[in-house]
Amino acid sequence: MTKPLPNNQHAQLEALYAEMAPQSLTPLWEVLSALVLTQPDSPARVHRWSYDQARNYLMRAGDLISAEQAERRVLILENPGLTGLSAVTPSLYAGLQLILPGEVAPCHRHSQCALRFVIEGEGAYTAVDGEKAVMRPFDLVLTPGGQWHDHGNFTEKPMIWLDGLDIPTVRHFDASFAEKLPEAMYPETVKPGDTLARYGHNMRPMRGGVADRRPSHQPLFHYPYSDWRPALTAMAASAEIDPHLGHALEFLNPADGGPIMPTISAHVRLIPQGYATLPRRSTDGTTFVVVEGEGEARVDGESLALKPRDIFVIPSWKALEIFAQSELVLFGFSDKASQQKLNLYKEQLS
Ligand code: GTQ
Repeated sequence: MTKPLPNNQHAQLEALYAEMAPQSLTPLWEVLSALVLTQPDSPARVHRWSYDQARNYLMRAGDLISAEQAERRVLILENPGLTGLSAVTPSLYAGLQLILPGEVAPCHRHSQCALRFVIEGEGAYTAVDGEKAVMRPFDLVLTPGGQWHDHGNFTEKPMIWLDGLDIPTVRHFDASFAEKLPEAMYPETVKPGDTLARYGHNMRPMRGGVADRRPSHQPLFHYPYSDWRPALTAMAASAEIDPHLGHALEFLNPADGGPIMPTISAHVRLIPQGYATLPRRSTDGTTFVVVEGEGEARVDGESLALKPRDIFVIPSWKALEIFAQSELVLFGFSDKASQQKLNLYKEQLS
């Protein structure tokens, strides 16, 4: 039997809260249902950034501050529901980075994992522990946590890419370390493409030498468009389409068949002209880049028009439908990698 409630319960409880507050004690029962939700209710919002508009601001920043001075000249794609948090979803960060001809973004390393998805320009590089990945449009390049990286552009044209990092995740765990190399560029250790040749073809070196230079748990850091795009085309030609995803391929870490990095998963998908995917929701809020084609993303009665190079974000547990007006190719990244390790990941198909 529960005890009868005291008279003026409310007033007495308020007095109790006021007394204990200075001791940093607060009542769970006032907040429990907001803490332990029956389903995700992300503070993040559905949002799209026009590439042309963002590029315009980025180029203006390029006139005002150098890559060297900025260390990283990046416009953060901050989710309008997460103001002040430098986050595109609660766990991940996205930004657009510009390297102008002749510039080097100086070498540093940090706990955070990063991916780069090239949007504009060709021939600039990201060097990871002294090995350059020469970047072409829609290449995916990784700089896993703890590895030295610098970016340089010795071409004639600006180079712009999307940065995806786990900055909010690392902040959540209070686990950030970073350091700068005294030199702008890490000494070149091996010729460009060396790791891609060794690990980028479902093979790995059998023994030793320079091949052991890369960390064995995460050797590969370059996934060129020239590899993934034909794979997607072939899949679209031969495989039955997934009604919720379209033709979708996830990028893998060849060392273990898992996601590309411990905290970030990435994939590409192709949706044929005229096709509309069925509603699908998942707990991994996802940031997308439109690689090719035009169409529409529909979420909760809201509709985003999609065109090449635009970037959009769909928060956790929002049912997404995609309509392809012309053959649509998307790149997406999310925290599915983290969530699966923590047994949190869920999706729902309808
Ligand atoms: O290129 O290392 O967008 O450290 C944010 C933090 C890029 C980078 C960002 C970074 C980098």
